Amino acid sequence: MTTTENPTAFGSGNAATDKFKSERVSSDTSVERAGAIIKDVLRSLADVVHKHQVTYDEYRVLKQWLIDVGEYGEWPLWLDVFVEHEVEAVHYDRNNYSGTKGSIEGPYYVEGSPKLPSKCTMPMREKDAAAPSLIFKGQVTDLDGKGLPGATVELWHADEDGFYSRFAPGIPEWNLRGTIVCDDNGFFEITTLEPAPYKIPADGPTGWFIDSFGGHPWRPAHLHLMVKGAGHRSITTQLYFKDGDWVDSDVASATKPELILDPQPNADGVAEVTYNFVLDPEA
Ligand code: MBD
Ligand code: FE
Repeated sequence: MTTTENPTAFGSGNAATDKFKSERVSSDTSVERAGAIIKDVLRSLADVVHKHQVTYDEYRVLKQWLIDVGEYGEWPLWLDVFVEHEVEAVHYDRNNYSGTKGSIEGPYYVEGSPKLPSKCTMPMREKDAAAPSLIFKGQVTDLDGKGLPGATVELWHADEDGFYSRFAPGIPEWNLRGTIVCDDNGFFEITTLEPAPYKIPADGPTGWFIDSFGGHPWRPAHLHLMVKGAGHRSITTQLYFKDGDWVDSDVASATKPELILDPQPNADGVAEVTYNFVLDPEA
């Protein structure tokens, strides 16, 4: 890896913040509900301050760190690593999903990736093509196992160095990002490469935060997916690799036993795996 090409915490953080700011966000939360939530957040903070007898020096370090997270643009990263998995768990339960398990979206999704046919190869550079290939195939179905014609599988993942296009310099815009349009029976067959584990940037406030309590900064290798089918509820999820590093200790707490792939060499010696996505009907 060349040093000039390596992403910095400041660069990837601010790219993720700019991406997030380009999306419109709103919630119809009532004043009563907001009051109940905010009161509980403040109560939890008060309890921690008293329980640990937090000092003025510690309070000032916290204040400085909060400012730093903003300046590095790392709020999307920090929140998605340390908080999103709890919101995702509540989302799955409170909406009574019974299909494929979800997982967190994370900070690096980009809407509108190029459409690809049901049998396709992900957009990649020569250097990506030199990495070990992965054939990822399956079917998008309803709860009864019936294929959903024209379902879409949006896939995005890191390259063999653990970097995401759009959030690290020097990578083509849509590298390793695509919207696969399934065939008339919901089938897809994608050739891509095996992603590398992802390391939280060490040179920014999220990295310092992890260091401060002796944690590790790693996510296991993963594929990000958003799966959509007409008349069905979309899911956002991730898939991991059996026996991969960090699968049992994801810094983002976003693995689930149902989301672990076990690719096997096919007749040509290429790693291949089948995973079917089951979508719940629209409520
Ligand atoms: C990632 O690749 C990711 O998926 C999450 C959730 C956080 C940081 C980097
Ligand atoms: Fe990721």
